Amino acid sequence: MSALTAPPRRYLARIGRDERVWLAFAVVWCLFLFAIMYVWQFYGAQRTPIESYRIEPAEFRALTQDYIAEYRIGEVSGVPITVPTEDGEAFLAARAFVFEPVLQLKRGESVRIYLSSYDFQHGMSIQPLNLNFQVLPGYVYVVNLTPTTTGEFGIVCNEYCGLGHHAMSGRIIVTD
Ligand SMILES: [Cu+2]
Repeated sequence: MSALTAPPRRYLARIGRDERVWLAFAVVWCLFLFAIMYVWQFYGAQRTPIESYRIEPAEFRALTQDYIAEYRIGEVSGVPITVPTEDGEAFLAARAFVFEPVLQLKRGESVRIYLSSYDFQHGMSIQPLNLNFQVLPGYVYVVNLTPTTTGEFGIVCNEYCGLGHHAMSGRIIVTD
């Protein structure tokens, strides 16, 4: 048969045994991965936040600015550095094209981070740990975090958000 000839029209013909076996294997594998998502949710070492609330971006901005004003301890490259509140809470906002504030956390102390965006969808990727969270305007995610190692961790935006996306970064500092 030449390459220019149409293939035979037998779309409804019975498929071969090998193909049936592979199809069955693929379906079983899909179901297994689907089921394991729930297992990871409860037993995995990395759990994505499942606690979230609706919030107007303007309201989140106001709450974050209030938090920054009260818990600011310094500044780096024009971005305020803050510590968590007495109740172990902190705000982290993404906006085009920076994360604010820089959070200074203590090793071993749990913190509830309220994460949201002032403007567009962003992604929060903590490096080099590769922990990834979606950041959506209109929703606040509660990220429960307990730092286990000291040092400086970079945050990069991994959701394309505009012309400055490639330079969008932030920082988390963990001290003893
Ligand atoms: Cu981005």
